[in-house]
Amino acid sequence: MATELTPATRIEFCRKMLLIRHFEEALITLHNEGRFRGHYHVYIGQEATGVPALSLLQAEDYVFTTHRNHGHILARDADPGRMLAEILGRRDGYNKGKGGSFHVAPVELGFLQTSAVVAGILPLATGAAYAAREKQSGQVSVCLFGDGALEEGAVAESFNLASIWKLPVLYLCENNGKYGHGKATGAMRSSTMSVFPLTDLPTAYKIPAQQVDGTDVEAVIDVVGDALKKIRAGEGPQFIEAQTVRWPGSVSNWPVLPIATEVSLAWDLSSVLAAVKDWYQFSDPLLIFIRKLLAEGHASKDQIVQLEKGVKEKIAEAIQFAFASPEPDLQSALEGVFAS
Ligand SMILES: Cc1ncc(C[n+]2csc(CCOP(=O)(O)OP(=O)(O)O)c2C)c(N)n1
Ligand SMILES: [Mg+2]
Repeated sequence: MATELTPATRIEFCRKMLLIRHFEEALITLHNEGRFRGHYHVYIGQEATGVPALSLLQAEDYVFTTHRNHGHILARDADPGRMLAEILGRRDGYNKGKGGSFHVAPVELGFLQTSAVVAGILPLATGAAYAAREKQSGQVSVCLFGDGALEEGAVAESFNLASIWKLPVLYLCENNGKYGHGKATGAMRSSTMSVFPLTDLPTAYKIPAQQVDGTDVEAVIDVVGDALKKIRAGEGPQFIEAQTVRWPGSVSNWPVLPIATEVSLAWDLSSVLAAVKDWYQFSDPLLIFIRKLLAEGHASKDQIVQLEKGVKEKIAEAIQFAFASPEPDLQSALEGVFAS
């Protein structure tokens, strides 16, 4: 049974997806201009998974994320200025500039850890679920990770214990492995996993598993909502495979921007190069959602244009804030490193 979203929720989802898209694109531009160092990954193309999924959490729930963390953290209402300051290694970053892009962890938003070690967060998220269960706090632990993580041994250990102990954990696997275009459900083989479909893996551990089109906001709300309900009812861990088509800018080691997103691409793709046009036409979750809002009469083109304008202003402020933030003092290098 599909959940009916309120008009305000639809607009808020659109705003958050736009915020993530423009944040990530601004980051690519800043990096290309040599304004920050270090490796980073972006969440472009997966916005319709993280935004609706994380909107269903309670404030006190835990979230664990991976090398594509920016979108998840912004989806939980992080301040984009403090996010960027962290990525730049500045003092006003969420972790005083010590985490950088790969380890941004705003604990106040429920992010106990971000780890770019593929699958590194699965045991941590499982452990947090164990703690929540022991404390009977009612908290749920949500673990977001890529399809590549399923290759790692830590996954087997986590699934096994979560299943045996019926822990309140949601394993939300973002499978961005599909190339090409078309609806992102069904036959998605991972190039590095012998298991197919991926849901067979948690199923072997008796963890109920569902697939969802990760570009479909409403479908994500339904499937994640259902899984969270079961977890909160004490039924134990749940697994979801959210399938998306990989953004063409994420095919090499560093993100490459094929075109700067404008909401007008939702109704006019004439400026997009033929080589990447299919993705923006059929697979871009942001444009898919905007087209749906327009087609169903939830918003006008002008409203969407104004929404984007506001988001761009927010990003410009965030950039100013982050670059104005000082670098940490040398004397603070060892602060927060050891437990006291
Ligand atoms: C343990 C470990 N091995 C290798 C890497 C290098 N690495 C970084 S991202 C990545 C791909 C991960 O694939 P997936 O989890 O599907 O995420 P995606 O980048 O596709 O979103 C790899 C192998 C790493 N960070 N950690
Ligand atoms: Mg992947």
